[in-house]
Amino acid sequence: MVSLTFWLSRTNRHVWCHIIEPAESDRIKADRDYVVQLSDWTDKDPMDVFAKLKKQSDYYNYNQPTAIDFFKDASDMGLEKALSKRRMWNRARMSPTDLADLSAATYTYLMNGTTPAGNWTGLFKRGECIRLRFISSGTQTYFDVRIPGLKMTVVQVDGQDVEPVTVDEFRFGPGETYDVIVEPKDDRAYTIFAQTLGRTGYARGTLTPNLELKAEVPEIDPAEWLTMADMMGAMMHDGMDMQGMQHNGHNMKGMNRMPTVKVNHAKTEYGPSVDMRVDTPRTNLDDPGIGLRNNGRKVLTYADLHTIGGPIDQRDGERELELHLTGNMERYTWSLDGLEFGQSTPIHFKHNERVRVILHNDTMMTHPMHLHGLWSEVLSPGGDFQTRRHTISVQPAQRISFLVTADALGRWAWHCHLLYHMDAGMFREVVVA
Ligand SMILES: [Cu+2]
Repeated sequence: MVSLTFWLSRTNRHVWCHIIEPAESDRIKADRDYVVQLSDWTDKDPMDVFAKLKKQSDYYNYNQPTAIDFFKDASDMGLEKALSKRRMWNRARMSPTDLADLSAATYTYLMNGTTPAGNWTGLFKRGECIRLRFISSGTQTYFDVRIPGLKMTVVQVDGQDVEPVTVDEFRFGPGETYDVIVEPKDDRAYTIFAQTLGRTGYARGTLTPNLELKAEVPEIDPAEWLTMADMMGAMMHDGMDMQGMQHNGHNMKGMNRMPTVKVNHAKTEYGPSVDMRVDTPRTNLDDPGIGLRNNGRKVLTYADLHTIGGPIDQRDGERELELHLTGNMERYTWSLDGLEFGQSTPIHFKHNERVRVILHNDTMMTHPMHLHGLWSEVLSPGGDFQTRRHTISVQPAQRISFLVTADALGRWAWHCHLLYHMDAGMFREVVVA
């Protein structure tokens, strides 16, 4: 039993909740416990939505840069640079606002099945310790979650206890779950605000001591253009010209730790299914991602997550498996190593072998990769155990390593949890035998 002191020494903050060392039961005893499930809803037929995405991948992208943006750039950075920036995007046949392929034009975002206007509400008494179990269960949406006025202490991720880390905000994608503790000290209402990564809409609810009270709902943050940090300079792209983007001074976090990894692209990556390849990936885990950098709030990153108890298997990888997340935005094809599911053959793991897996993102979108049946133990860039996950979000141009012990026999799915990416082919079968 206990170890409140242990926790205090680790977190260096006052913890009101009772922390126990569980035999089987929960480590955290909260006064209240709410599930907060986030989702996206459309009345349209999903296959019609998919057909439109196939026809024109930016059909639903309402944040396309306008002539006004261009003139603003021209006055901010000079005409030549603005032209060059515009030219780069045109030549790349990509849109800098391709943050999410579906938006509020298609979806209504729900909290526990309730629209923002419906305002899902959880009650509390001042001073209570409340556990919020956030589940990201949209089909195609990343949510950025915060509760203005309250700090959130993340205590569990994908059902695995982590060393508590206190933040203002976290991002999560379909399949990921984050449990946080909040301790409201005042008799006032708080808004649980979950804006989408694409910044077109939000899910929202209220924590309140009293049903009469509501809190202000924040404005949605402005959408940010993808930057160098999301693409990393030397990536291979036919005709891509990064001048004009190189000195914009924004969002360069992670640039100063350019890894010197040797990147091999599979032969199958050189085909019509792939429109971009990253040769200088970033391996750091401390980037909160597009739209969350330098926003004045403490935003959780994977570097902050440390699963309590360490890895389930002390072995290092006996062999290495490298898999690239690939796509062609224009054609709306999504694949692994340039092969859509229909063209691929299963990946084989020997029963009980320990494999070091590398996921390398050659696209400009974040993909929540879910390996069924087996745990993925994420490693820091230095190779130390970081956190145990079932779903791993891999950011644009990011390369993440993790260890897998193939301890469950059978056929398993491994796929991007964005529904339309999965359906388009970002899916592999894994066979453990
Ligand atoms: Cu994806």
